Amino acid sequence: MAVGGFTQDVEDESYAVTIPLPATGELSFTATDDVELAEVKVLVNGESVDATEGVYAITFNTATSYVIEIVAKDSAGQETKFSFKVEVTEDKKPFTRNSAAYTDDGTQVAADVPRYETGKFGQAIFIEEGTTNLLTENQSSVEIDTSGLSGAGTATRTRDTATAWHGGYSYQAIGGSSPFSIYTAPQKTSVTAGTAYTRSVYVKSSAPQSSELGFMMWWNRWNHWTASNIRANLTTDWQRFVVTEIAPSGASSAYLEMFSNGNHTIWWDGAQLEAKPYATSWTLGGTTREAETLSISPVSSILTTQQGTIDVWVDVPDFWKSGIPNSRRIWSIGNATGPGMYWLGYDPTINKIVFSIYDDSGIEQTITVDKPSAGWHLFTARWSNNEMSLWIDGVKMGSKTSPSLPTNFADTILTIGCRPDTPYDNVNTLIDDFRVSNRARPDAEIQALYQNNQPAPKDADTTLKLNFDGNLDPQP
Ligand SMILES: [Ca+2]
Ligand SMILES: [Ca+2]
Repeated sequence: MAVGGFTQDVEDESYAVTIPLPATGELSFTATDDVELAEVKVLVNGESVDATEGVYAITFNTATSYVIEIVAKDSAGQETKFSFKVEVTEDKKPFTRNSAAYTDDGTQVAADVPRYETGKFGQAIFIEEGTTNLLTENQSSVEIDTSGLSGAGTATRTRDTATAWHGGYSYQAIGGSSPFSIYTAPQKTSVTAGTAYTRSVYVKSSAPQSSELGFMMWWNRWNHWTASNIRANLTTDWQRFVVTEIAPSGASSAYLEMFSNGNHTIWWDGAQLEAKPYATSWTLGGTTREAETLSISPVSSILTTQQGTIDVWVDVPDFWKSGIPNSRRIWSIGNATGPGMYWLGYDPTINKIVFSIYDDSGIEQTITVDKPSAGWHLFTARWSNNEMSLWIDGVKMGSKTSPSLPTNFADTILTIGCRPDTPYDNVNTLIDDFRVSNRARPDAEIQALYQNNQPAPKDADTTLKLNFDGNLDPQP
């Protein structure tokens, strides 16, 4: 039997395999030379399996045990039966994303390849939710022709083959003496009234300018464009302009428009319209970027419920604000409230950073502290029977004495930047220098770690250290 690289001559036994799921195994077998087989049946958990040319395809969808029975009858009618068990464990990839994505300079990375950007120390990993770019492919990157784009005012508009933020082309408008624009009006985008939309575009100018009309969103209700009039300070470098608005009552379509003052040339590329109250990274128009997950498995190899410390740097983003959907999990063991869940993250319903441990009865013990300013901060969560505490930048922000620590963790994996189940609660920001220790580190070490302003050292108590400097390899 061969499955996921596992090949075994089976007898009446039990086998354990660790494979990505779902997986299909092939079962084939040979009778001894002097036996002529008249009939063979294969059953998996009591269900008969069809064969093609004597090869039985067995599908493993979930991590469970599969009882496989083989019933063979020879030409004399003599029946032979035997069975064996396959215990399937899922071999989870540490990082997943079921689509391509783009880094912040417009470079595409393939599915399941993490994005690394400039971090606190070297590079950091970006863990983001999915999105759909509602613009057309060409409006978003101008790689095909000029369709879907035009503008208001006098300007010469062409596809520039020499300048691009993404791919090889951008849309260029060379202005005259009066203000002019680039817009997506030729192919307006359908919208739903009452839904928040965020528009974004990378633009650069032939010279710095403050464009008074700025980056607008026009709804199909012409009398309603309040809050759309956003001044844009353009520079000679590609800059991303981002504005969020709720589609007004009666709106059913919209277009984006970037204005320039006269006597300038401007370039447009990397445009996006997404139905979210904040911007996420760009993806090609007409496509969906799937959510990202990062998980460490098994958590039992690096941590116990009884004592531990996790240090991690997070680039706290502007969009972590009251009222945004979903919590934002810096790390998590378990996905929902219940016995054995540990998690650290941002809760937008109270606008606080939260560190919670759920005891064996599912009772929550939570420290909530003020969210620090946007930018890089060191978050340290520490627990033991004496105390659980949350530190930000080497300062103890909150603690609880004698917490009731659970016997077991709620999950077998520890996730970073997201929930462990269906991709969810993504932080949508950069995470760097993730260190897990199997003891409650003393105060002085936590303070020194921040004050030294260096990557966390790996020592005898470090059970996992991820630098995210271009790969997911643990620091040796
Ligand atoms: Ca790093
Ligand atoms: Ca382009």
